[in-house]
Amino acid sequence: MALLPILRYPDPRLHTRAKPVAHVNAGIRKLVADMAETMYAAPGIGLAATQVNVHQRLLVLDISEDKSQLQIFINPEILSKEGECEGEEGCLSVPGIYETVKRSERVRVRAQDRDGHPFEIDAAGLLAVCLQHEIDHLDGKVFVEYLSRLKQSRIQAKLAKQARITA
Ligand code: GNR
Ligand code: NI
Repeated sequence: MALLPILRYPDPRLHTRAKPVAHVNAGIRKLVADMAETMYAAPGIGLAATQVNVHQRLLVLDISEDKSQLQIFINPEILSKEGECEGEEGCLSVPGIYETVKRSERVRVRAQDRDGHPFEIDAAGLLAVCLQHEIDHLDGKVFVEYLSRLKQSRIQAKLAKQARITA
């Protein structure tokens, strides 16, 4: 297993639209294992391949309290959405920034598991929010893009300053 470097906003590579995974093979399973390790180490509750500069449609997440429930979504698709909710979000690609985002309250998602078998789930609450956040990454979208231009430029300035301090 290996820890993968996470791209930081405003890295333009975060705006890449990921391509479908054609075959769930050993290479994909190795990537899933490395992404899970990277997510747990960060620590975060989700990670999309886009964030580790791999532009293929897969994500991992674990919203359990004791970090024992890894969920893997390969080629995830939102089939339907219901309701609206607002909650504070953070992102491993936008460290230290937490902002309120409006999302659908419930989503039905179809994906493939680590064996390539299709499955569907109805997600609500944090799982629904996290899935929308991660699928956005696969479409090249970072949560700060839902905020006002002013907030986005303040966030960019803050992250640029952090990058100078840590350099
Ligand atoms: O760790 C994360 N926490 C989080 C909190 C609220 C809404 C979404 C998230 S996802 C984030 C990890 C991450 O950046 N995934 O892309
Ligand atoms: Ni994120």
